[in-house]
Amino acid sequence: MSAKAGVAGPFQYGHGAAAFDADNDGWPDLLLTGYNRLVLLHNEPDGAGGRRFVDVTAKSGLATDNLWSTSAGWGDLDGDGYPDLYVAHYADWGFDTNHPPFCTYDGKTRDVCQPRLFKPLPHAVYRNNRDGTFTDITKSLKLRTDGKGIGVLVVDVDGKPDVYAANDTDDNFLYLNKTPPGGPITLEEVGLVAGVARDDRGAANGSMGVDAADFDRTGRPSVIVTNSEGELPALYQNRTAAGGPPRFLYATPSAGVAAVGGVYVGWGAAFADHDLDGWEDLFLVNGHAIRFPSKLDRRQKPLLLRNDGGRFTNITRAGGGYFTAPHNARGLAAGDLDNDGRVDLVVSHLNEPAAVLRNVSPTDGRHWVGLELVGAKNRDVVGARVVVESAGGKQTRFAKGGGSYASTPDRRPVVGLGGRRGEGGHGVLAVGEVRDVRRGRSGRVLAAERGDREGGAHEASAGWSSA
Ligand SMILES: [Ca+2]
Ligand SMILES: [Ca+2]
Ligand SMILES: [Ca+2]
Ligand SMILES: [Ca+2]
Repeated sequence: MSAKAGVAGPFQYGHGAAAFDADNDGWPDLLLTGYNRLVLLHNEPDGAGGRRFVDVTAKSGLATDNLWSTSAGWGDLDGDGYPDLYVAHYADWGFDTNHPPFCTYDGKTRDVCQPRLFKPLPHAVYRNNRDGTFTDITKSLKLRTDGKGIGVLVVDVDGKPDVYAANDTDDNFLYLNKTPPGGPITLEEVGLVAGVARDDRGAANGSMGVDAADFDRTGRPSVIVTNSEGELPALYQNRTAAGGPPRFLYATPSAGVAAVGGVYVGWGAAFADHDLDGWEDLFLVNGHAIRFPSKLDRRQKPLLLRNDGGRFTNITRAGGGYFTAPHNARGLAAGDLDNDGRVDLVVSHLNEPAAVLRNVSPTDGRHWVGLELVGAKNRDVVGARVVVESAGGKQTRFAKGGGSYASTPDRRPVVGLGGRRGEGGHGVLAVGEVRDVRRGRSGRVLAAERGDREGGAHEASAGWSSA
């Protein structure tokens, strides 16, 4: 199937895939990151009634990106309706230019060199020209150049789609989108002052994957970042005051995440409400980056953390067979593969087939609603927020571009509403306040039952839900 679909390659020494609609034609395209080359695959008819991907890198303007790229995030940064691109670049390693001959962790066994031996590469921003091509505008942005980038997430932090980049052993970046109406893309880096650059000891962590969610149901996006051995996953809780600048608290200890211990080298990360109780749970995948770790197995177990009212409990052991064995995991994408309202997981590994984990969690018949967000005029909805109101209260979901590590999750939010089947009052009261932050417009969308189309929707175009 891969060859027939045009995705078999080989294109480059690949790392990640970002699935987004680069040309706004309604069909998701595929950007492949990797060593010294980006690849853009356009989704088009195959002439036989199906679809295929065609390599359009050369004419897309992205062929000039010859650095080592890891993850990419997308979102309409300048509000013209077309998704722009943020590409994280990693480090200046090369066989010819910078290849330390011998690295070891036990004094004798040759191993992968540690990241601090390498200089970071500058990240890149590409403006979408609305004709299938992109222009590299990095030089005009004066980005920071001191981050070995691994994870990227575009999400609305303070009113427009903003960019968070997780960097290995360097400060993580938070670029607030300060683009003036009709003006050029303008980004302002505020990671340190906002509290999302380092851990609670002021140390830059070996950061990899990233996701964001309203885990504490305050309506604001908080950020999870997976980190290296000897560190903890960083949960940055959004404590922004009304009308104030973005401020985050390192909440790893207070929210219970610290209990997992500092043994993991974490990669993919995903918030999802696995049991539909209205609180978004957390799934993290792990695996050591070096070949011969001295203290630990190279393979590590994943982590499943249940969100109990804004505090996390480690329930990994109850997760099923996959969770009881160690893996050398990297990519992670969450999505409701079978449309039953329970968010499933796909994990990629080193030297092990990918795993598809169907969510069969007991949900006690709790109600849920799934939403597919489509712009009224423009299809890119990254940066939009959805507030779903039910008897259990309000919940907020964020339309995100990128996230996890080098993977692209299902963009359709599934919202658990609590309550049990047969109990009244637990349906959706309103899928309201669907806010298109790019155009500063609000809409209110009435409740949807299965198969309903919400007439008059500004953004939510289709919903599916529990009976
Ligand atoms: Ca497309
Ligand atoms: Ca744009
Ligand atoms: Ca939950
Ligand atoms: Ca499912």
